[in-house]
Amino acid sequence: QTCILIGAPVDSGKRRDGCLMGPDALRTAGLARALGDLGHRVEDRGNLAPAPHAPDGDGPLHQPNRTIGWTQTLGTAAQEALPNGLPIFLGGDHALSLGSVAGAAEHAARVGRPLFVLWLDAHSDYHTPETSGSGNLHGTPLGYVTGRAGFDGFPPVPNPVPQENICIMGLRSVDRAEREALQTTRIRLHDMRDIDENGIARPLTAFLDAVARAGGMLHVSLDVDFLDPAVAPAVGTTVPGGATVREGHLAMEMICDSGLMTSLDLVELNPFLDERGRTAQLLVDLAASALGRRVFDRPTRAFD
Ligand code: DIR
Ligand code: MN
Ligand code: MN
Ligand code: MN
Repeated sequence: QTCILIGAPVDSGKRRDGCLMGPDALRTAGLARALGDLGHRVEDRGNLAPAPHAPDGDGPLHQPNRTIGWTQTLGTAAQEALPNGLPIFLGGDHALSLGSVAGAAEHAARVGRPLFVLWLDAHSDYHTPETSGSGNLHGTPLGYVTGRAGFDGFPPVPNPVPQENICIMGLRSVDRAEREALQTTRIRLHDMRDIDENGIARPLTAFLDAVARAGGMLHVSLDVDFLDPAVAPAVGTTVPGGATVREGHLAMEMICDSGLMTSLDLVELNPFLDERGRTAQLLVDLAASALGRRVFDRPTRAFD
């Protein structure tokens, strides 16, 4: 298929800078070549810029206006890319997903299919600007795309993603406000204890089956901190006890086998914190697994 690389050097979602270098680190690590070697057509649309926005002052929220500009740009970019291929958003911090997921939801509504979201992250990113203790908007994309209140000034979300269409895996850092809000939702929540006890294959199979049964589109959002910091150090918000390299690859391989993924975010890579590009390389290898790289073929498993 056609992979459309969309550089999204978003750095407004939190205070520690460096994610703006993420798209170029992923390119340098050979993303286009890895996907091309798998037989895909690769189109690199270069790096985008935020839509014109009001200047940001010093408030409790960090750079809300710049994030609003990015949300507009990326929502449009997602809607333009999806009819032509599989967009891969090269982050940039996780605030980019306010736009990429909202745009995917618009596209899905237009073509009459439900959108599902797989969120691979140590954090649940379900805050609103009002509940966020840090004021960092990279902690809010799932709050935004599910239609929570409190996003004044942001583009409206005419097609919020239904809670039951969202699955979060890798959780191990959830603020109290988020925890209380999440426990009353129908979002599928898999913390690291769950993955320790059941592995990643079982809950992921259940979710992919649900996507297939509904004829859904699947947006996958991969936060670097889903992975253990020992193998993926290049992220500002490391949390010990994350997924292993193999758990990451297994998830990607299963996603590939399902044939369901229609868009992908690679987010929170901060190359300034990397060790000789090893985190960027791991992300490229995971993306390759999601798009067909494998050691041996497996008998196909039907997801329907
Ligand atoms: C953290 C967000 N829960 C906050 N941290 C994230 O600031 O609200 N890191 N999302 O990826
Ligand atoms: Mn910043
Ligand atoms: Mn995140
Ligand atoms: Mn995170």
